[in-house]
Amino acid sequence: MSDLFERSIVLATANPKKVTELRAIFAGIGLGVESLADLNTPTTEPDETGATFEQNATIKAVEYARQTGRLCLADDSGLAVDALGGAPGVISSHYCTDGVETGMTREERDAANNEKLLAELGDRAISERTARFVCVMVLASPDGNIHATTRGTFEGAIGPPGDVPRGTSGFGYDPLFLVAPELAQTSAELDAKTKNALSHRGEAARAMAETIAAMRGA
Ligand code: ITT
Repeated sequence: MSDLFERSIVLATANPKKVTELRAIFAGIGLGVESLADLNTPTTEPDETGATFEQNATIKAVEYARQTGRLCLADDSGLAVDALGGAPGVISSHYCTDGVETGMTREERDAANNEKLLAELGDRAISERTARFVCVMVLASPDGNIHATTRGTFEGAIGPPGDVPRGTSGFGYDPLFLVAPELAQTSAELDAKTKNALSHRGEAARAMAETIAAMRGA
């Protein structure tokens, strides 16, 4: 096994909220991780031009591994709403501008994305508002080799206007996302530990940690 696997793994994301969630998940399973911000190597964000979560996670993992010379773990994630044919999907982070990068801050985008999603769903009944978060994680080395790909999902529904937004934890669409099966709390009302235990990111990360442990033991 290459020495790349003996060092800690770099979380290849520019989203600080994802770093917080991933650090907690991996700490709980004994895997050391660093973030891009912990490195002295300057990096530039790659364009996410893929049509699927897997393609975008691969682009990010391979490109950040190339830039840093380290084993990199990328997460591409998003929300898929059944009544909207799976939208916002891979453009979840820039849904408000139809996927176009316009220089808005993360907070501005999150607020505008949520407003657009509620408007698109209008007054549909709760049974017509089912949705899931999806996360695909890819582990890549600087030579472009893909070592592992894992996936996780988190089922729920987008609450109706008036009932949501609710809660202050998490990020992105969390204040709108009612967690299945009860549909009582939004994912922004869960404490960090509970969200990580249930979430798409938690599921993909636990599968990734098992794969990495098996590779290290090999
Ligand atoms: P990186 O590409 O740098 O990792 P990003 O935030 O741009 O950061 P993505 O391209 O994977 O990441 O887009 C993820 C978007 O999907 C995110 O901005 C949210 O809008 C949404 N999303 C993903 N996971 C979520 C979660 O756990 N809670 C709420 N919204 C989430």
